[in-house]
Amino acid sequence: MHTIFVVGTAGSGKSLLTLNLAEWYKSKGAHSITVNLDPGALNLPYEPDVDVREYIDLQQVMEIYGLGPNGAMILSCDLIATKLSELQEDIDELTPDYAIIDTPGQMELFAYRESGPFILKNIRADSKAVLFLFDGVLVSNPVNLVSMMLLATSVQLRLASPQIPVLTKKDLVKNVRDVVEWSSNPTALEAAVYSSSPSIESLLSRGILKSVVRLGFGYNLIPVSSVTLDGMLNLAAALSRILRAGEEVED
Ligand SMILES: Nc1nc2c(ncn2[C@@H]2O[C@H](COP(=O)(O)OP(=O)(O)OP(=O)(O)O)[C@@H](O)[C@H]2O)c(=O)[nH]1
Ligand SMILES: [Mg+2]
Repeated sequence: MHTIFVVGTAGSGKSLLTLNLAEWYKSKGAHSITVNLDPGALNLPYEPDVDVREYIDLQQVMEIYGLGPNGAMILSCDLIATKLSELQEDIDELTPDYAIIDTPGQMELFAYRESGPFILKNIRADSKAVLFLFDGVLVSNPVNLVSMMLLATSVQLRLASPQIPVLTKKDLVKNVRDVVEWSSNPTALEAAVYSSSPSIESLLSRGILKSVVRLGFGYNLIPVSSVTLDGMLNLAAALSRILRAGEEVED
């Protein structure tokens, strides 16, 4: 079984991409399932095959622990790790080729607390990949792209897993070519940042940008639309490379 974790900031397109990936693999004749790991999910665009909400009830967590919605959300995310064996059993019972795992809307709860890295490490699978979603609507601005690259870098360090950077909502982004070029070419990105905000903002970004470049993290964004499905083929190809390489390592 291959597992694909879909991670990204709130509203970046995780749930819709989870559905699309599962459908994509099904259309290729593979057995794929969707796993919802978001205890606070209200309206999912898919009917999850495995659902953390069966084990963690946000409303109950609020009542039992006397917490408000934010505190209860944090605790619920930490509780996911305690339900890992149940979730694993649910997944294994379905014997999928691919399990697409949709993670909590507030990414920091998954990526920055202990539970996220713990789950990623302890879910049993032949190979694992992480998709980090760059919200296309946000990162069409070069300054936002820089801060999202920093976030992606920090999540990559935290989760310590091969990560594929995805540019979501391709259908809504007018300057897709520019964004892709910026993401892979530090000189082009620097130039775009300077010309878009020559004020103090750009001075700050200039320093941050230089450090990102110095750290040597390059992002070749894969643009995908969950509405037109444009880019799914490229994404599946990138996933297949990572998942196959992962299998060889595990063997
Ligand atoms: N046009 C367009 N809209 C999209 C695309 N992907 C997602 N959306 C829309 O963006 C919104 C958020 O998408 P979701 O898939 O729910 O995003 P999410 O990251 O799961 O959101 P949270 O779980 O709330 O953090 C929804 O209104 C989607 O319909 C896309 O490729 N194109
Ligand atoms: Mg979601």
